[in-house]
Amino acid sequence: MKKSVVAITSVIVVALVMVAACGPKTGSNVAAPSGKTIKSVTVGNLTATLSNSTGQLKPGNQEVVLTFTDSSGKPVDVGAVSLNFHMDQMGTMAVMNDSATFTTTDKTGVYRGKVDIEVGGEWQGQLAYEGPAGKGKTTFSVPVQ
Ligand SMILES: [Cu+2]
Repeated sequence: MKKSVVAITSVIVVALVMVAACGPKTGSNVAAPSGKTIKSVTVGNLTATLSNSTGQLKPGNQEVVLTFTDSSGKPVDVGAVSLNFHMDQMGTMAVMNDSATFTTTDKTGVYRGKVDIEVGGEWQGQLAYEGPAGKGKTTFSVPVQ
């Protein structure tokens, strides 16, 4: 099955990069994938859950899963997704922005992401989506260790 890239790039530019996410959708009411929750946040009128196998972000290259669900827990296809990990400038340390790259999966509302987080510490996740479910945007703090 061909996967379409649905998100990328930095969110410093507030504009979302819209890439068609027209792959076949099962539409089934699948549960969130197995794994442990790193962070679950409200965004727009949905809940976004960031997870991986350990429930913990670490410095370096890694894979994450991002799942969008509505108030009843049903997965929702949100179209384009962006997630940027941001750390403000600190002393002599420059501002850092590490964006995740997402692809759709064969499960509605479930996106697989790759991200290279430069250092450990407290990061800000800048999350946004735009598409068939409308749009939403939020930021949340998340530790990397
Ligand atoms: Cu820093």
